[in-house]
Amino acid sequence: MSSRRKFLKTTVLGSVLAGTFSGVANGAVRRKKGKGQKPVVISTWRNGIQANEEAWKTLISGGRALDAVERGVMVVEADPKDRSVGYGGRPDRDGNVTLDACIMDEHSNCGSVACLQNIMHPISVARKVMEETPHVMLVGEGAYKFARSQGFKKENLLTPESEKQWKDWLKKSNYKPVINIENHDTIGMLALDANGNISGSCTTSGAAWKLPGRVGDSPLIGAGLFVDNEVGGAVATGLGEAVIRTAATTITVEMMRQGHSPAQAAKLAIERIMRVHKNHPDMPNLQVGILALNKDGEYGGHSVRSGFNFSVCNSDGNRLEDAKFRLKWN
Ligand code: SD4
Repeated sequence: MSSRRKFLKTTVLGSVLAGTFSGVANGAVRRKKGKGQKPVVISTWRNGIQANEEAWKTLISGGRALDAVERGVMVVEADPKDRSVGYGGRPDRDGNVTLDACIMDEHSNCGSVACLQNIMHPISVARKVMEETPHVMLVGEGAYKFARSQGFKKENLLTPESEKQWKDWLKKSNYKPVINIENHDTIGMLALDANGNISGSCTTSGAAWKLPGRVGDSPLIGAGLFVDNEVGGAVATGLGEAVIRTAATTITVEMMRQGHSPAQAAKLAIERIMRVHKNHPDMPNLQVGILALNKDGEYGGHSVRSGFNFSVCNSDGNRLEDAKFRLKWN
């Protein structure tokens, strides 16, 4: 083979392997440009309305999606009425409020904390892990010490209301975490900024009355949150164990890479979760909700069961939408 032909052959092969051949990046399928808007921010549940409002201030002034998703969820972390996030979150069965959070930016940088106690804003500690350490995730005492070293205050996060609920629970100590009914306010947020960059955040106190040390999906990149700025992002809420078993947000983003809209991708991921859990003891009460957002500002949400809603804010306003679902609660 002439050296020129050999060169051409290896260059073309190299392009195909790198996924750049004919402009298709990393196996992504070209879709028609979507009808979404930018900037846009979406977040799980009704508590996303107040969070979106804060995030929108950053987005509308041309700020970065990363700042928007951090500032947005901080509002909910500081809200004592929200029983599943930050201050006021329900404790584990020993009465300790332990928090999980993660954040991911448009360069695939990410940071995470799990089982963090006595710090009001785990999302900001997660961002510090991303920006100030060579690591992605810190847990427990190590996460706490790191937070303190970064200037975060020690605070008591157990409110009298949450403490009372815990004491009532202790009377029977019956552990049946029916997420979506008794503890459904975890917040996951995705934003697309005016420059077309996507970031995401997720923060929670996890399942109420959990075993001490239990970590859910929310601080796990690829489970509770995944962002790939070439394609889009996804966040999950609901039974974390089911989300972890299926890497649910990763597969949602990969479905979008294959050409599916965010709404279709979220639906396919939910169907996958249901297939995997068909004969699983978690299935009778299983609830998972997934939100997805793509680079065109299109978004969608889907859940296993009815009742999952999400908040959307773009130039059309800030509003609550019901997600599509596969099953009705009986
Ligand atoms: C967890 N996924 O810790 C969280 C809980 C949640 O709505 O999202 N509740 O499993």
